[in-house]
Amino acid sequence: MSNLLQNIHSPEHVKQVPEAQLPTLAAELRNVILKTVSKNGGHLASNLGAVELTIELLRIFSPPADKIIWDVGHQSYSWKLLTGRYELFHTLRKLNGISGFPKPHESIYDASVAGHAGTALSTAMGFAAGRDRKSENSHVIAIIGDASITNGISLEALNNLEDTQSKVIVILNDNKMSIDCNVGALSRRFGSMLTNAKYNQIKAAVEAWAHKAHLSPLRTIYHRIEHAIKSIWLPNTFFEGFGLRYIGPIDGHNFRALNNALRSARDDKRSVLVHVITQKGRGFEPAEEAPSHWHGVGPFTLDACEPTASKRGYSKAFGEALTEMANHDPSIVAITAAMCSGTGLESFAEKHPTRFFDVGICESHAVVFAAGLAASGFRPYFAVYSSFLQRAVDCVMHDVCIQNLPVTFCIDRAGIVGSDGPTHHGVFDIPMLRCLPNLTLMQPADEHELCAMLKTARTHNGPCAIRYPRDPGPELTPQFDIPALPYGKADVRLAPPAGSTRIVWIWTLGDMLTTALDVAARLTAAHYAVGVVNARFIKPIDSDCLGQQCADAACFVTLENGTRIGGFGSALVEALEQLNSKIPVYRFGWSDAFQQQGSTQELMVQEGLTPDLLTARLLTILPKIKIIES
Ligand SMILES: Cc1ncc(C[n+]2csc(CCOP(=O)(O)OP(=O)(O)O)c2C)c(N)n1
Repeated sequence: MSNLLQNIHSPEHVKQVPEAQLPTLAAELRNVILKTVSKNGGHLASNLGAVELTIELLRIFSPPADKIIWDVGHQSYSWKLLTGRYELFHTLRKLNGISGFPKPHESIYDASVAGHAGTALSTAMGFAAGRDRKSENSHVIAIIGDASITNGISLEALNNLEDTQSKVIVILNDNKMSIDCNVGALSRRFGSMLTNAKYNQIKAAVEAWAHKAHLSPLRTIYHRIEHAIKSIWLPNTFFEGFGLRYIGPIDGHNFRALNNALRSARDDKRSVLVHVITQKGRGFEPAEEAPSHWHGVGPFTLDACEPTASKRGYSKAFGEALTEMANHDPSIVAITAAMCSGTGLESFAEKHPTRFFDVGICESHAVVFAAGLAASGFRPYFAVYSSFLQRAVDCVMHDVCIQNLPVTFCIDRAGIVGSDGPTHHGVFDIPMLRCLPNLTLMQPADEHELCAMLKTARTHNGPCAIRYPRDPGPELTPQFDIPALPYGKADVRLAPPAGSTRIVWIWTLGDMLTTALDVAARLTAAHYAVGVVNARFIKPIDSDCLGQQCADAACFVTLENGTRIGGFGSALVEALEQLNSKIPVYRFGWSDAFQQQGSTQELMVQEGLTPDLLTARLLTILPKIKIIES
């Protein structure tokens, strides 16, 4: 079998591949993507759909001079393979390996960092405005999905596009899917562009005529005719209203059609939107049939085509517990910003369809929408990944906290998330939220505590946030009859031996509790008097408990799966300051850097957050404060 890929190291090499061999190149790309994702996990369905489009982009445009900007960037595997990263592709998403998202530090061909949806248009417009002010001639192309283009930032960019007067090319990669089915009026509008049978019939007839008449799609007369057809059959073509010439719909798996459309977009003086229709999961039957399931996957066996069984995890426990609460409480509503399956809300959506809202990839809107629902007497639970809630922090402050509304933020993927890397680690939510007045912030140490916290949020009359990690907890089946927690009270999980003085008090929470207990056992073996507190509440922190411990404490140690700056440890320092305590505090969490990709365990080792490394670090600190119990 020919191996075209191994001889391709740059866009120039892609341009040299004969047209007749393009299908072979596409097959090779799909093969490598499939094999690698089956081993390393990753985004599969979107990548399989974008293969032909990527090849044609590289045949028509010349990065790095031309800027190609991928929205989200989860569909850029072919791009990576064709721009010099074939040899290293087996390291995809591994520690120190190739990132699963575009990264300018990784390659000169990656124009911009991506990972969060909706940024490509604005980035492209910035590049285009810069290009024009430097009087350069390059092209700027944004590739954006039919779900990501509905994001607020994308719509703000569209609104501004005509005014910036700088040409950009927008490729709308329309596969009719977000992670789950796409939602919203825009997505339906795209659908109607595709199903306008009259338009498509006449357009096809014009194309056939033009072909016979040897009229190139680059010729002005062709565009005039095309435009005339559109203005009759699509009088309000949506994108034309934003100053974008609309080309499409184009079959995104047909090289010739893509080539024509992209050349036409390149050679036009105006901004252009090319509407490309692709199939998510293309070429891999299980993913073609169940694209949501195969959007992002862990490693799987190629023979059985079954993802390796995933553990239950907090998301599932959350979804089950909230569904159960809603069974008895008609005021409970659930909101997701396009992450229904990821956040575990599928069962809720099925059981309570009129109380379930998927608002699309629109986190800010989701928060303000929740505020409105809360103000009208409902109890909204907004399930959202930590890193995506970052988008909406202002709305949490302005629309929820100022009004002290009982919205509950169920913050999934809080803490380090592993192979998705720095754009997706959820390590900033504690500092971002802790400073907001009226907000209660909690973290459960297991699934039972998560249930209890969901109930605590229901009984509390104000905004609450509950953060929980991606990695599974102890895998307890949720206990639906568990009562709400006593508000603001910590839980002493390990009491030091009776009569101890000079106690090392470890305050921790959530997924770090197991580590803290392990460290405590090791320190106890080294003859320290150690106590462990499961804080449960980051805000309000249990100052009563802390105050009582001050009497016999030698020091406090804090341990959290979040950034150290401004995090839970900082909250404890502030509480001690209020208590006029001078007792030393040693804080452990993620350092002031963007943590890279890798397994949670690998990253914990790098940061010194495993039980053995933490104990070793503490054993170098503790003797200096002379607290060894004899
Ligand atoms: C701000 C933000 N919210 C949520 C996500 C999670 N997410 C990743 S891809 C995706 C769906 C994107 O759909 P679309 O743009 O149509 O691209 P496709 O995956 O279908 O190729 C979502 C919701 C994200 N990356 N960023």
